Amino acid sequence: MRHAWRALACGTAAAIALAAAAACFSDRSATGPATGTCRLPIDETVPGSVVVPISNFAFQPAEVRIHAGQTVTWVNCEDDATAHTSHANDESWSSPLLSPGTAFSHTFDQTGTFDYHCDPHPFMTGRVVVE
Ligand SMILES: [Cu+2]
Repeated sequence: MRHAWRALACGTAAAIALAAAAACFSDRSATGPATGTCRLPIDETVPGSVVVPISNFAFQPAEVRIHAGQTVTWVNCEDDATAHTSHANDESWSSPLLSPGTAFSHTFDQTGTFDYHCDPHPFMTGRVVVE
């Protein structure tokens, strides 16, 4: 099956609300991962979610602030074969191994501060603050 992909060409320095970043997703003809760009698998992305790209062995940004009811989508943006996970320290969510170009989403219904890490690389840590 051929998936639809969109190039995430806006950089990875900040969490990007999909709606606000719509103008950045202009390369709709691209297929599959490409070196140096992050391709967001739209099949796996919840509309309106906050995107946390994973690149250079880091969640970028490491902390996002959202409101209860919002969804965070992690996307592996590595340009090699490095796989990552998003795994809550309190076990409230755990992604499968995400190969580059794949995504995982989790909806936060409760307020609070949620710390998480990457299983293969425990030094990779992040935080979701739900207000
Ligand atoms: Cu990792």
